[in-house]
Amino acid sequence: MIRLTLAEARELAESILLHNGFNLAHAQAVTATVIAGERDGCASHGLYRVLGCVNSLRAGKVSADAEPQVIDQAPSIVRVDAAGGFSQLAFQAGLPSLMEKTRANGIAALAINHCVHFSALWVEIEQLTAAGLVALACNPSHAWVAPAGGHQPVFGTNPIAFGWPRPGKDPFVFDFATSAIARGDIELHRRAGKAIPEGWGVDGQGQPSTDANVVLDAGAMLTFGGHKGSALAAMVELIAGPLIGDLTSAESLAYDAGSKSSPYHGELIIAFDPQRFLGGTSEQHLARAEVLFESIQGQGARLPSQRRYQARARSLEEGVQIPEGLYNDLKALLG
Ligand code: NDP
Ligand code: PYC
Repeated sequence: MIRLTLAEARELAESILLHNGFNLAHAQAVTATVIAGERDGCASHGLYRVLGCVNSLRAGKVSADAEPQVIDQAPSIVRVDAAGGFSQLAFQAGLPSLMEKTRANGIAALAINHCVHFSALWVEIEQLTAAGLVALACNPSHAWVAPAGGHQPVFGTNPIAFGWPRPGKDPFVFDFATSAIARGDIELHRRAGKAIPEGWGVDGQGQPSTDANVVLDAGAMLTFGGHKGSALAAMVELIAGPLIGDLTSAESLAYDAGSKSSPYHGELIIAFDPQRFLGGTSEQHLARAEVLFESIQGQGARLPSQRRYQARARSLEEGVQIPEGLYNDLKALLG
């Protein structure tokens, strides 16, 4: 393993992105996301993703300098056309209007269109909880996941993330793929030459497989929780696809045309303002939420994101460690 300070990791990511042709705005926005992932112990969405960013650019599947266009769609809806750039820039562009509309109406949505997407969603959710808002986000990806009862890929890994602000504490955030595991994790198993656990995927005939190559290249990933994850994955396809006028995971994969680039589609983010829902009683009701969290942790169970917050504290002190093979692959992109 190679140890890097967070500053070294940031410098490595940003210099690779700039060297390969991304403009400063793209390089900085993408770097912020991958460093947050690496810092929080989310290796599948950390520095590893820089390889995919450069591959997507070389394949002509992401714009290196797109400028997102913000459109005031309706009193409670802001739309951002990412124009083929990364989702991070579109999110940044739409965030002020999403917050303003949420505070004015109690609930509002940000619909991002035409973005290239590879990030963990908690990075965005935490920006909304930091402003005291409750938030929900989801997006399709590429069609890699079979529906429960079938074995042909239809769904993306379709993450759903939710955040709840906690005054004076880290927010309650969960963020998971509706597949049994993010595809990035299976890719990391393949890079490390490791078998994957049963339940993550099947081969081309629908038989269980623990071979990452088979699941990634010839078979299909599985949803979490059988028919329940399958229905949630379908919901994500619908509300972050046709509802916002953007591509499904199958359409994103068709657009990819075998280039193995990051998915190209939309993203839906919904925010709620507790102050607007509750008025003067908000403090009292937010305190009741704390009772819920205490009754989870009080019996030894952990809250989602707790591992991540611990990893964050550790990384801020000690920096991060990445596999030597990944470090070499990243350095090679500097030419
Ligand atoms: P995991 O299964 O690793 O974790 C999912 C969530 O469950 C996390 O919030 C995690 O918190 C929490 N969790 C895990 N174990 C426990 C436990 N024992 N008790 C309580 N909570 C727990 O994530 P996935 O592999 O499903 O997804 C990983 C990331 O990949 C996500 O950030 C997602 O946004 C991203 N992704 C992005 C996609 C895209 O299209 N852009 C597609 C698919 C995934 P903690 O982190 O603290 O462990
Ligand atoms: O890990 O499933 C995944 C993923 C897809 C797009 C970005 N991450």
